[in-house]
Amino acid sequence: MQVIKYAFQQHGDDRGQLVALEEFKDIPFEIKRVYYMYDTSEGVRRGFHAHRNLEQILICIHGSCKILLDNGKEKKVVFLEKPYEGLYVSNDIWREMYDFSSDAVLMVLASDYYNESDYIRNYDDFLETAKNKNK
Ligand code: T46
Repeated sequence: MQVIKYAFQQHGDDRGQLVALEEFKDIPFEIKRVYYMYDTSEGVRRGFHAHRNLEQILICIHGSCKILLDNGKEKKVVFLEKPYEGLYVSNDIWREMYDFSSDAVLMVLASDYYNESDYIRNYDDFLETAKNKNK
């Protein structure tokens, strides 16, 4: 499985750093939604689903966390700790987020609006979908 991590351009000067993200330029899709999670309790693991169509970029803009990516055949863990790095997570990838530092803010740029029917929340259903896709 190929892990796609973007290193966004940092506009730094003596005042500090600034990162700007534009759809189709820095981000490979139209950004229809932005959400973020913070104040994550110690030991929490979130996610446990895949998406049928949604594409996303995960950016840990403060603190750190780990992301488990699973395509049904292979699993990879990515450590996010830099506010200028973005992890691309395509549809059909099972994801789990964990090991959040107490100050972690994980921001997500999404290619579509929130839609519960786009979620695959059962791991066996996910494996079945992944198997059929790879046929
Ligand atoms: C994903 C990972 C990385 C909304 O009302 N609108 C939204 O846009 C989102 C994302 C969530 N919600 C509600 C639904 C739940 O009641 O917020 C609550 C927590 O959402 P969820 O349990 O789905 O959160 P995670 O951390 O398990 O997963 C989220 C995204 O849902 C998911 O698309 O890929 O982050």
